[in-house]
Amino acid sequence: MTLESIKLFYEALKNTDLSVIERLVKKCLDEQVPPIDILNKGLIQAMGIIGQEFKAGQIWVPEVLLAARNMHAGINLIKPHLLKDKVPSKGKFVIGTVKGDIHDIGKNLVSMMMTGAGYQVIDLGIDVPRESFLRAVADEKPQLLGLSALLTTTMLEMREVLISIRETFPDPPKIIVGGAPVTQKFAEEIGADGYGEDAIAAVELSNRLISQGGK
Ligand code: B12
Repeated sequence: MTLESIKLFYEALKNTDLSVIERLVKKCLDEQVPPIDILNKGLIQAMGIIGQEFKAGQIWVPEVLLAARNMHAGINLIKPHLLKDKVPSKGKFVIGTVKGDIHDIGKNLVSMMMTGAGYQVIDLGIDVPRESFLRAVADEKPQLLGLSALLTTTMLEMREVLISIRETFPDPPKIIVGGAPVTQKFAEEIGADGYGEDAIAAVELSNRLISQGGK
């Protein structure tokens, strides 16, 4: 995918007309651009530019919300292509965005790629309180638990969830963490079982943890 097309994705994410992003994604699919490239080299890169503009104060929350809406529409179109190949279940994966955090695009992508990789995904949604993670682990008995956070404030909640889970369950699931402000170093500091920088890394990490014996 060329720089020119990233610009097209960027412009489509900012457009109030939803059909612009839909037409662009369909055109890429028709031209046999691999769906994973449309996602990583188109949509995610374009959202990265929007993030930088937001940080610099050049755009405001309503424009970011618009981009998020358009991004969701684009992802929905490539989803069936990424999930085409059915694979046998590898285990259960519970995921949620931690309390106080409503960013869900990244979490949804992780859910989607994990589903595609053969995990049974239980998505608890956004702004998930600690008690809900505890209940889901008790009810579903997953092999893996994923925590997502996009704010430097909410990422601290990951440590609290992790402690509660490990204090409550003698045989806890492996806990993996991710989200823009989360790093390998932070994951190690809070004692997570792993960190994934993107949805593909989340799958690779999960496969590795499961092959090492799951929980
Ligand atoms: C879209 C967006 C929003 C949208 C969210 C819409 C939605 N439905 O998600 C809206 C407008 C609602 C929003 C609100 C806010 N936002 Co905002 N937002 C963004 C933005 C521009 C993009 C995030 C995104 O979707 N990225 C694309 C996805 C694909 O990437 P990702 O989420 O990082 O996910 C990938 C990886 O991190 C990883 N991953 C994610 N989760 C997990 C989990 C696991 C287990 C694993 C292994 C991997 C993994 O895989 C994903 C796929 O590759 C970012 C900028 C940025 N650079 O991140 C700011 C950003 C996160 N927001 C920010 C802020 C400040 C806010 C607000 C406080 C603004 C305000 N004043 O109200 C509110 C907070 C709301 C809240 N309580 O949560 C700041 C955070 C700064 C900080 N230091 O904490 C950022 C960084 C912008 C900035 N540069 O200032 N935001």
